[in-house]
Order: sequence, then structure tokens, then C-alpha cells
Amino acid sequence: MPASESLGLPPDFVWGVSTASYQIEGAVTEGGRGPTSWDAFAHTPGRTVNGDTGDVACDHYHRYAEDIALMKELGVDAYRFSFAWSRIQPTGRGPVNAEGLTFYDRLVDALLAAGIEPSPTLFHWDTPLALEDEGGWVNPDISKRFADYANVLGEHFADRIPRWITVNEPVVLTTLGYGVGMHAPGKRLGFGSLAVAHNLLLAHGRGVAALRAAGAGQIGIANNHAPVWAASDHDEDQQAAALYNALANDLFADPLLLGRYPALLEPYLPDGAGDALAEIAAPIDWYGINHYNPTMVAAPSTDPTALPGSVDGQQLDSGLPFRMVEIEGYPRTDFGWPVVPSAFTDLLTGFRDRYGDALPPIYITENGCSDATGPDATGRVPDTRRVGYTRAYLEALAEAVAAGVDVRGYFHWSLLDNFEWAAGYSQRFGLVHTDFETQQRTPKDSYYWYQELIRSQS
Ligand code: IFM
Repeated sequence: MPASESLGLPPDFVWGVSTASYQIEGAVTEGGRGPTSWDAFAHTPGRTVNGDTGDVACDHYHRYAEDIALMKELGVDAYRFSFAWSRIQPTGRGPVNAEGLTFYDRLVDALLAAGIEPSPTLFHWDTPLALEDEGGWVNPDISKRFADYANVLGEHFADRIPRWITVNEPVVLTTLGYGVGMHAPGKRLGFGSLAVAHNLLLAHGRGVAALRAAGAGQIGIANNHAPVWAASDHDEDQQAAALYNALANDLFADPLLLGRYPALLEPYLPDGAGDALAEIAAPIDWYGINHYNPTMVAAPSTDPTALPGSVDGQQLDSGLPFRMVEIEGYPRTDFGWPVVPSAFTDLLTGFRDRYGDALPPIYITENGCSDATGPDATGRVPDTRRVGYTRAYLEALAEAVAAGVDVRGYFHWSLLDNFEWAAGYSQRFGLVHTDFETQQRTPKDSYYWYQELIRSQS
């Protein structure tokens, strides 16, 4: 598909880009910001590739005006960023840090002036360290703290922000952060981490209520979803895949949309979790899906020396009742993730089939490709694999829309190459290349391709 060919999407389809606070802002000790779980984790030897941290990242805290100019030139309608909770409340509770609000006032006002809709996420994994030290997302108190924080933001920004996202990818914080310890805070609670899932979902529900009470509208969530394929027809693999699917998909969508927890996971949830379902299922205006690739799952190996598999290219602990298997026969991104656009169509039509009328309009809140291509001798960044990936995934999205799925927008991950969590700066997802030595930004070929696509679809 040339960028100028129509995808047949609705005329008011929202085109956007996404980022997150700890991945781009830097300035971790400036503006009264309190430390977070990710500051502590990234500064612990051995936790991230090359010991990379988000201390400077893309220095967006100081360069946001330049980044907004890049977005304006790109032609996006909307920008998904995240508030750093610890800039607003340095210890996650109590008095508001005026300097933190001022930074986001400037950002929001500059976006509005550029004709770009601010679409913030309240929480994208950077838990204030003071709360983490009290148990973080295992401690049931945190959903109340989150509601207070949501209220502060709602009261301050409701009249300027047209679209809100409560929480980003609770599945990743639950499993990688508290289940197997590959992300902050580095805990290895196994299935004990389902308490984290519950507290994140409750924080979402209470956040929705707090935002609404403050007059905010158009509230959603950004949940990561992926079709789960069983490695074979054997019962053991089918069962392992069903359990993994309940954990990775249903656990985070069923409570919100159907008001119930998946039966397979009830034994692992904290006592009384069901009593909070009415709060968790507070109506939302739209549902955000982050999608990158499908997952293949098998039963654990009977070979005691075999490891169970990997997530994001990193090895998981043994002892889990499933293992991830490499998906063969498809191209891969630099992260090793398989490129399977048809799985995106299946995911979206599958959502419509499973949730029916309970499913509000969908926004794709993230989708993108790790491709390390850098500037060539002429300074151009020919990231053809990212262009190919994005084109194919947008065609797959358009197919789902043609099949009747109500998708209202697409936010590409990411505007800039940035701090990719445990992978540090080794994986690049940006439409714009970041030179992390000089902070020079260079739009890649994918940026110009996306620019032409946006122009031609409107
Ligand atoms: O960089 C992350 C983002 O923070 C959450 N979703 C997946 C992206 C790529 O790994």
C-alpha cells in the first residue's frame, strides 16, 4: 500500500503517537520530582542492558517544545504521553508539587496551541518509590492513593484534556514487574502477583470515578492484548495456552467489560476480589488496545534442564505452568517479536465477538516495531522494516474495521527512540531517531511515510 492509498477508515479517525514519562523525560532530580520504582531498579546493577537508566532518556523535560514541533510537522491529531505521578505527588500521596503541574501545564498548553489533542496516561509503570517501599501494587491501599492522584489531575486539567487513559498495560507490571522480576520493582511472586493485577484494576476503576467526579470525559485504559496460540493440539498445550490466555488477556478485559474475573484464575486472586468488581467495571467511554505480536504457548517441558521460554526476549523463571515458544515462519523485529499482521485483525474481531455490546469503541493506543536502523552517510534514516510493519498492521486494522469492528484511532509507538525498560537503549521504536549522546532528533523514513499517510487519509 503506498502511503497515499485510502485505508477506508472513518473520516474522523484519530492519528496519534505515544510515549511515556520515564522513557523520555529524563530530568529525574529536577522540578521536585520524587524517585520512582524504575529509578531504583535501573540503578541496580544487572537489571537493564548496559546498566542503562532513564536519568536523561530523550531529555524531553527540557526539549518538549522541539518534540511538539516534530509532532505538528508530522500532522498527528493526538499525542499520548504519561504523567509522572512522582512529579505531581513526589511520595505518591499528600501535597501537590506545583512545579510538576507547571511542567505538564506547559506541555498541555503547547500541544493545544499546536492543534494536537493531549491524551495522557495517568500511570505508565513509574510508581513513586515511597509507595513501592510500602509494598507498591501488592498493598491494597495503593488504589486509594491512585484515586486521590487522579482527582488532582482531573480537577486541574479536565477543561483542557479531551481524552484520558488511566493505566498502561497492567499485565506487564503484574507479570514482568511482580511475577518474574524482569521489570521494576523486580519481585518474583509468581501467581502471587495476581494481587497486583487486582489492585491495578481497582485503581483503574477508582481512577475513572475520580476523573468523572472532576468533570473529565472520554476515559479509557491502555491494555496490552495478543492472540495466544497453543503450540500443538495436545491437551497439555491447549490447557497451558488457555491458562496463559486467561492471564494475559481475559484477566484485564473481563472485569472491566463483563464485571467478572476469569474462572480459571479465581483461585489465585486475593480474598474478596470479587466484591470490588462493581467498582472495577465503572463504565468507560472507549477501550485502548496495545498490540505488537501474537504469543505461542506450550505446556512446561518435562525435561528438568529445559527453561520455560521467554518474554520480550528475556528468559522466564522455571516453575510456571506454561512456557512461551518461538513462533517460526514469520519475519522478526529487532526485539525478536514475530511480525504477524493477520493476528491483529483476529485480535480485533475476536474482541468484538467476545464482548459484543459491552465493548465500547476501540482505540489502538500502541503498535510499533523495534528497528535499529540509524542515519546513513547522507543523514537519512531508511527504516524500511518499520514502514513495512506499520503499513501491514494498518491494513490489518482496516480489515477489522471493514468487518465491523469500531476502531476510532491509532497511536503509533513511539514518537522517539527512547528508554526501552530492561532493554535500555538497545531497542529503538521511534519514528524519530534519537542520538542519545547529542540529543539530536532525526525524522526517519517511517516518519515521512506516516506523515503522508495521515495527510492522505484525512
Ligand atoms: O516501550 C513499551 C511501552 O512502554 C509499553 N508497551 C510496549 C512498548 C514496547 O515494548
